[in-house]
Amino acid sequence: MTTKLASLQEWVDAVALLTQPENVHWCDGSDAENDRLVAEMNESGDLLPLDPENYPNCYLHRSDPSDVARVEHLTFVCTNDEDDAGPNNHWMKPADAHAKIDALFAGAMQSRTMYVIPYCMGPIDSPFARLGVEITDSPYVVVNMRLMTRMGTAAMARIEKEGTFVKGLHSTGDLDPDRRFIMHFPEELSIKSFGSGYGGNALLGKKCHALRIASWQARQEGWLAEHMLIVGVENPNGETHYIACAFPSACGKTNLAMLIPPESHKGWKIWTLGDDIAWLHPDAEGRLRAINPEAGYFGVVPGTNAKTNKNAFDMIHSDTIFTNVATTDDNQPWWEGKNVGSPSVDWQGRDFDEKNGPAAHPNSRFTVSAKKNAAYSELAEAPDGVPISALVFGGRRKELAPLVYEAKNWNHGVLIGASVASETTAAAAGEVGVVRRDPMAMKPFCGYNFADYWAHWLSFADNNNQLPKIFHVNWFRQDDAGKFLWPGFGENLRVLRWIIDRCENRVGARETAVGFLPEIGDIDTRDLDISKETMQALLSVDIGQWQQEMASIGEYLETYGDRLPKALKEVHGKVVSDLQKAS
Ligand code: GTP
Ligand code: SPV
Ligand code: MN
Repeated sequence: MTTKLASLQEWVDAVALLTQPENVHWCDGSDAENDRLVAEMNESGDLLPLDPENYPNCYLHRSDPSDVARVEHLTFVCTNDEDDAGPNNHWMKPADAHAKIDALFAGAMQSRTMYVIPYCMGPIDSPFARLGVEITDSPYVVVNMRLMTRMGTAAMARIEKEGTFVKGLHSTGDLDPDRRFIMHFPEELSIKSFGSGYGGNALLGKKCHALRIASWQARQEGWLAEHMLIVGVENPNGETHYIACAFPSACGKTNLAMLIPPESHKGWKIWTLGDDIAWLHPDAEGRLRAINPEAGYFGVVPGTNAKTNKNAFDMIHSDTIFTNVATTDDNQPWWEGKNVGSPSVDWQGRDFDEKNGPAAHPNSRFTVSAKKNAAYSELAEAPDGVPISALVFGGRRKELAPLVYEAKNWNHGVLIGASVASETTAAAAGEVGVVRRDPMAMKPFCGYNFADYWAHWLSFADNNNQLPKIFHVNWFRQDDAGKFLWPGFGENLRVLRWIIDRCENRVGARETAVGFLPEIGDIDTRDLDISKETMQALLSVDIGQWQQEMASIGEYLETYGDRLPKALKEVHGKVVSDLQKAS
């Protein structure tokens, strides 16, 4: 296969000239192609087969120990004007960035095969889907992209018809962290990533395209590209509400997206549309409709078990690529919180010794096709997506943020989103457990200046009364002993029910300075072993703490200077004065 699209052929030729691969392979996405790549990687040791009896067609990939997570400090947004990238991004002048990274790409694919991967983000016949081509020298990337995107012949046909696509160039390079860069050129619709084979750094359709580049395009075109799961909640009467939730990395999106209703909730059903990214478009009625641009899940493995996430746990027993998990002595994958078996070899291939830390890397991941999910929504392939009733922000907060609260209006909701803070996790290189600002869970993923992004969010409020309501949740509030106050996982349905009841005007709320909170008793705790005192603690608002929080948010927002939208400052000022009145 080659292509009749001249712009694509010219780009591929130019890349081959620069990188000097031994072969060029155009991927068609077929089973035969996948089987051949898997066989080659079994041979090279890039993919190790797992116990075929209990884990048929499952493989383990061990990445380089220095290459296990996203690298935000090496991720750049390269716009002509530095202010367009904003203080939320690392920036480099496009010409300098190209020069720097092209020098690394020069000759980088010698004696390797260069794969050309045509892919589609979104249902292949959706007007909201977008095309891309990733060039890579990593067969691991090819087999992952096949699970995570609509990859191959059908995507190529649409690319040739439309003529526009995002260009992504990737090489694993020599994995030297000093020669690693993830660069984005939104004005050119292109991405260049060198020196990492890991997840979000290398599977360019995901964070690089579907969030950083897409957020830039979305702003120009009047839609939103967000780090959100999409879930359908069906009540016993058969009515389904769709909710999109933005939580930072490793803060519970995959788990919520495929939640299993607890025993106490007979007749309730949960349908997964997406677990990481949502593209939201306003429709003719002024509602927001969401599609999931992805076709698979690249999920956090540790903590996944039959209790916490049975859908994921079942799904990853076949046709799954595991990255950086441990293995048992009968070659089954193993991870902390699996609750069955015990590790014999750790994620680095060493005999397991607890002195070396966890057996599976805390950011070990599974890659699996979304179609394997028992809760996969029949609307996951709907070209126009689903109408969204509620948008929910959240993060990991030991204290302060209540279990759930509701924004007073759209602009206040935008402030709540802009104010998201969360304890850092293993999904990105760096210290874990430090609270940092992560507006809309997009700190690592927004391809332009946050001030402009908030203005874009605020612009949706104009003349529109069909917008979703906005909420904030926190599953991670702890007591003084460090124990989670809320059981989480399947029980989170109880909170989603309150959210839906609010959307349907079926339940009242308690107005506070920070937003509307449930009355104790309006969160259904039937059959739940939780005391009234704990619920009170979960739904409390400490005015003094919130005053400090709002002061810190105010300082943070000021760092965006003149570009900060006035309406955001105003709504911040209103919360501050309401807190003052309440104190
Ligand atoms: P990314 O793929 O990095 O974007 O992460 P994610 O937001 O999809 O997070 P995920 O659902 O994979 O959860 C990450 C970790 O949080 C896992 O270890 C989960 O077990 C844990 N977790 C998820 N939901 C809950 C919850 O409701 N309560 C508690 N206590 N932990 C949770
Ligand atoms: C995240 O870190 O938010 C992920 C995993 O979803 S990665 O694809 O590596 O970005
Ligand atoms: Mn994510």
